[in-house]
Amino acid sequence: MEAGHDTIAAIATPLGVGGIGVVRVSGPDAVAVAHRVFIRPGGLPLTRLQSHHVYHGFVVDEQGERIDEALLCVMRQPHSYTREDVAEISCHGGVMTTQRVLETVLAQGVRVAEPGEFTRRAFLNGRLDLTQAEAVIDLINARTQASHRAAINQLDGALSRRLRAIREELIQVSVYLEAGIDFPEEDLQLVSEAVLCERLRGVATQLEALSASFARGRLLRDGMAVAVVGRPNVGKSSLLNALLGRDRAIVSPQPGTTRDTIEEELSIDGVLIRLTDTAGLHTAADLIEQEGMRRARIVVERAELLIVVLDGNAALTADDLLVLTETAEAPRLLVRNKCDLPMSWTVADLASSGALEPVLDVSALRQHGLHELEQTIVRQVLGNEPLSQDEVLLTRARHHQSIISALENIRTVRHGLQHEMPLECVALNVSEALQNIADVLGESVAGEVLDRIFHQFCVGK
Ligand SMILES: Nc1nc2c(ncn2[C@@H]2O[C@H](COP(=O)(O)OP(=O)(O)OP(=O)(O)O)[C@@H](O)[C@H]2O)c(=O)[nH]1
Ligand SMILES: [Mg+2]
Repeated sequence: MEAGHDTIAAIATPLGVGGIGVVRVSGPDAVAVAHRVFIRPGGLPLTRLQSHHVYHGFVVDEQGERIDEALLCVMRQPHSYTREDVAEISCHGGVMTTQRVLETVLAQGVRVAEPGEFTRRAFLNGRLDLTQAEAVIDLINARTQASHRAAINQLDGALSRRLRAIREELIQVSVYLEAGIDFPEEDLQLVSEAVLCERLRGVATQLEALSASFARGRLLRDGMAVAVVGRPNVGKSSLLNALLGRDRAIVSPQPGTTRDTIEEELSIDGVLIRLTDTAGLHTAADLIEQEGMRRARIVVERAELLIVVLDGNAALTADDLLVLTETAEAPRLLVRNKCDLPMSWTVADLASSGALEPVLDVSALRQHGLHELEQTIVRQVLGNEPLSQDEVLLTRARHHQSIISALENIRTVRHGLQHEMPLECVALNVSEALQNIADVLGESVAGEVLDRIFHQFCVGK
């Protein structure tokens, strides 16, 4: 697979009002284009552009009209992001200026870059492997400390290094198997099947650990969907507001205040939580409330964690019990709200509804017990292990699927060796497992797969 031979350009900074905007050009003509569109302050053309030097001057169009005062930096291949010649023009920000600078560049026979095309070229030119290119997307999209850290680790090649080490082990196994296939009569017992099985067990253990990290990695990357549910008036909206630290949802003493679902994001200890407040669930609902409840149930269905809110100051009602039974199978936390007031029921009273979990006492109004609740939510994402600096996590379904396939192939190999299957068959599964790992790294993956991945990027990256 080859990178494009044409020269591409795009605005690399967000479109909008800002101090500076960067127009990035990459490809064989990048330097020549820079020479043509950029002049020195005195009006003379630049004679010799040194790589990795910053020049001050003006962007001019074909008629010689000054478009903007700007800085130019040329990075000659292979010492650039794409490993091609790159020119970056830092002009004034704002939609009009950056757009005009881009048009000036495009007028020199340069093509507009597709989303992610710069990174795609970096990948195709071998500067990044696919896991690292994907990490660039995650880094750009990271909104919390945890997802940012996971992306930085992956960009640094932590996942690639782990996979390459596993692959090295598999190649060793493959070498022994091939030797057994090539010289069967010579009884060349290089290593016993038991030793090979043992090696494969080591490989499987490492792959299993990676596969298991996906649950955590995915939640760190995408955040966890948490829904607040309960009967009307228990304080769901108050709890959402308290967790957000601002008055987002309407709160009132009147039951049935919240009709629609309200989704907000917050970060707890660097972990992204997508929190949704829902309409109170109850039996005697009017038409609007019924629609609200229908929406609430969709949110409940999709949530990865439910916060079931009960009013500690009022006796448990049939509606409370309904909510408890409806959510019994889902991952949930039970919260007894209004703990600033006298409590009307004890945890033992919940037993009749089958709810045996611990109950967290909070007061959304007085902000009591919120820290405890937040810590319990984060524990659902991270388990009891805090996030470590250099943890290797699988964060994408694409990686996870390939790792699962690799594991299946390795199980087949071990089974084959234990049951003295022909070595040719066994070797086939080893090469398939090697291919699964190569897929994650993006070696010889199909063009459509790349298209799908790189189109998640923004233009200019
Ligand atoms: N004393 C006390 N009152 C609270 C607390 N939390 C909420 N309330 C009050 O309970 C009433 C209902 O609160 P909301 O947050 O609107 O309840 P909700 O569950 O969202 O109600 P719906 O939207 O109708 O389903 C309001 O009058 C709140 O001020 C609390 O911790 N202590
Ligand atoms: Mg409400």
